[in-house]
Amino acid sequence: MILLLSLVVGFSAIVFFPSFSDAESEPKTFVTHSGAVVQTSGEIIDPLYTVSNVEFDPDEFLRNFEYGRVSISESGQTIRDYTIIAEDDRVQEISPGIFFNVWTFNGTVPGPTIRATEGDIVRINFINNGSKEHTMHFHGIHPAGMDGVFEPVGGNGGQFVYEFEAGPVGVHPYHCHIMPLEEHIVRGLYGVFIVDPKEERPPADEMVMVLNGLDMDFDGENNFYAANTIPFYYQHHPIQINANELIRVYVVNMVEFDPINNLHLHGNLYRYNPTGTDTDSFYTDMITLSQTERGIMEFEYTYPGKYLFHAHKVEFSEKGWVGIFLVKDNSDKTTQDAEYGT
Ligand SMILES: [Cu+2]
Repeated sequence: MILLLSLVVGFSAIVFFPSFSDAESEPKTFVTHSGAVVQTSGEIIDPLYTVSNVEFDPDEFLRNFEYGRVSISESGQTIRDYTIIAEDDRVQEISPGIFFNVWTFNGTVPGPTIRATEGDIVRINFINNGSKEHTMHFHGIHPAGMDGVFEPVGGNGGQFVYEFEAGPVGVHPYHCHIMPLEEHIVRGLYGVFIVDPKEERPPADEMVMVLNGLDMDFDGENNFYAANTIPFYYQHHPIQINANELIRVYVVNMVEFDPINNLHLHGNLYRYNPTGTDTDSFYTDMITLSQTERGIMEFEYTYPGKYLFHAHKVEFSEKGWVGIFLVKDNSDKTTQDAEYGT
């Protein structure tokens, strides 16, 4: 089995050698072992769902924010209730022909992006339907008993309610904190927690990028890298944005094993606010992130066209961590802006 896997991985390294040309091979549609119908060009999984929660769609994940079930406490505080279910028996096709036993929060890697406003009560009904102990450890400020470290939640239906005030403002990771931690993380038990300021940030086209790596052969080194799990996905499915529109990316590095990751944007620079906790930012086209380092990128494109974003650690980009922004000519908005003199 290990031999077979290494053959597959070795073969895929040839297949996945990135090409930045427009030419793509003819897509083929097939049914995976898990019952999902997918389309692949041989380089990239392109999900066409028949089973809604089996596979993972990076397009859907990119701009999806979970605000929870909202109620108001007697004291007037907003309460956001979430149900998060951990599992560790799913097998997901990460790339064509490459299957991986993912451990998931609510069925996907990364888990859902949990979003609240500073001061809201976040209440998470955590259910562990896996076979091993798992927890949810949030980065941020909360009581010790809500830290998801010393309160392991048993498998086969174990439950725990995490409850804390959302804070501080920023973008934070959450992840399982059971040992061996690197296995619980590299298998996929992580996600993003956004805490919005009470005074809203300026309107923007917002998206989440979780930088992750996949160790397919369990040798402590990643074989694939990605923004949002599927290698090369946004290269083949460029993220469409408008020229002259503010883009805000919440970026979180969850790559295990490698000490650093980084992010370079082409044809532009961005304002980067580390951890999203402050209004201060610096202006760059390149950030370097260790594991769980994260922040908020903001930028606008002036010129339409295709622009790469990728790890400038070339090994990572050649193994999948590369994507494209397709900047559309937003001339209507430009005209409107001109009319209003903004
Ligand atoms: Cu775990």
